[in-house]
Amino acid sequence: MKTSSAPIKTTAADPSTWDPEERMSRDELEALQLTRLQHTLKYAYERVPLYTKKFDEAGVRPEDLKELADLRLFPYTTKEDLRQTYPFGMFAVPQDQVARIHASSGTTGRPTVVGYTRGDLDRWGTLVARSLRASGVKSSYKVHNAYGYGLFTGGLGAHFGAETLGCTVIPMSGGQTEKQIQLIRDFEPDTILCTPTYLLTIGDAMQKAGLDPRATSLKNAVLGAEPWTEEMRRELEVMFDIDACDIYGLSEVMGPGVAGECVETKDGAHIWEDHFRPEIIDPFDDTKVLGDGEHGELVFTSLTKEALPIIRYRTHDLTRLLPGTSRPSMRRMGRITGRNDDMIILRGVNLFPSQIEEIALRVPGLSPHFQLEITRPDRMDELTVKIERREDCTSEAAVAAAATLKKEIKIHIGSSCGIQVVEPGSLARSSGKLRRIYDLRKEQPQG
Ligand code: DLL
Repeated sequence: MKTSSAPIKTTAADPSTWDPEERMSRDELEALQLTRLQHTLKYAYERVPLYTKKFDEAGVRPEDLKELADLRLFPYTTKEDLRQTYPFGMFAVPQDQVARIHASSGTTGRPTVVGYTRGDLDRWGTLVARSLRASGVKSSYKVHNAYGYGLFTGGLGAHFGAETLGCTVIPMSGGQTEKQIQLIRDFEPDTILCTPTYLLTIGDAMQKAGLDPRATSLKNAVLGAEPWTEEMRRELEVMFDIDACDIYGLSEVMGPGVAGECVETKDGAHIWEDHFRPEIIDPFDDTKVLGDGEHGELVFTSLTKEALPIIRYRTHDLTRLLPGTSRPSMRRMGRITGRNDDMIILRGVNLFPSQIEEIALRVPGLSPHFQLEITRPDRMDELTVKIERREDCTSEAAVAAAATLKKEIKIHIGSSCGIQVVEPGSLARSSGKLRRIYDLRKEQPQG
């Protein structure tokens, strides 16, 4: 059986094809970061009224940054800042220099709007191309892009990155799963780009139609836009007989391609530190910047962005910084456990959907299709894990699997929860970012 640590179909990129910055020493990289950071702080302070105000209120000036560690003197930027200045208040260039606009879906409140100059788009294309190349995509490959096109940065961001790398791009977008399957069969792509849960949806639909996902032309997948685990990587690699690598990003900082995983090590995404300076802070006490290896909230400062420079953006993503491996000078990010706004606090215990995914996928008979329902029947919060049994797991075996899952969750997370094993195919499927949490204390479930 394949394991997640060994490359299967694709091989490590040839270092002679790397960008020069990927070959820099750490000292050279930090010198570049310092120059770029000093420029960005001055640029943002002079051009974006919100930054002028924030820096003045905090009593700091761009010249106060003498070394990289001085970044901690500067104020944070939050999603709320982008909402307050909706739509274009944080843009640092006049509109005629803005080549593209994207926006977040804005499920709560106003969407956050981001802009790109022509130069920003070129750098974005280069970084997505770098991420894809690191993940084993070759310029000769056909790339099936199933990230959603439109205001979401996934579709167009991945598209231009794959074109920049020199690939043949199939701009399929998300959804229409049957058509996805048909195009994968007819066009025979080498690579698929989508969210991990959507790849699972596609694989599932293939199996239901009597097709073997392992028999497709696909060699690899570059997956992101939502948290996923090593267990899910293994599931997808075995299901499709592919290499699956991670790609990370967020619209406020650029879009996909802020960090990308190398196929030769599959040990977390390398942050492209020539363009972004990462920090980890204590999410509960933002005066504390944590050291490498410590878990906390990821914060980014852009180093080269023109239309929307962003200073110390609080991502709400929880992870840690690790030393570089296959790109020694660029630090890696650990897998994202979750977002602190996706954290379930169940009778005092913190819990993320990714922890359930990790545990559930180790229980034979249970599938990766699950959702978490939170209710409050008796003034006490209760969590129910609704999870599909696998096709080859009998109803009797499912009862034992449920008991195992309940016990493992209690041991590893410390929470007691209800388990409901449901029929294969009965839970909502993803066509992009999957919603895992259904908080029935506040709302009725959707989908
Ligand atoms: O999801 C950009 C993207 C598109 C990344 C395609 C990768 C591939 P947003 O819609 O702004 O942008 O959502 C950003 O998604 O703060 C994380 O919480 C989550 N996220 C993105 N990539 C990963 C990943 C895009 N690889 C938010 N692992 C981020 C875990 C991820 N979470």
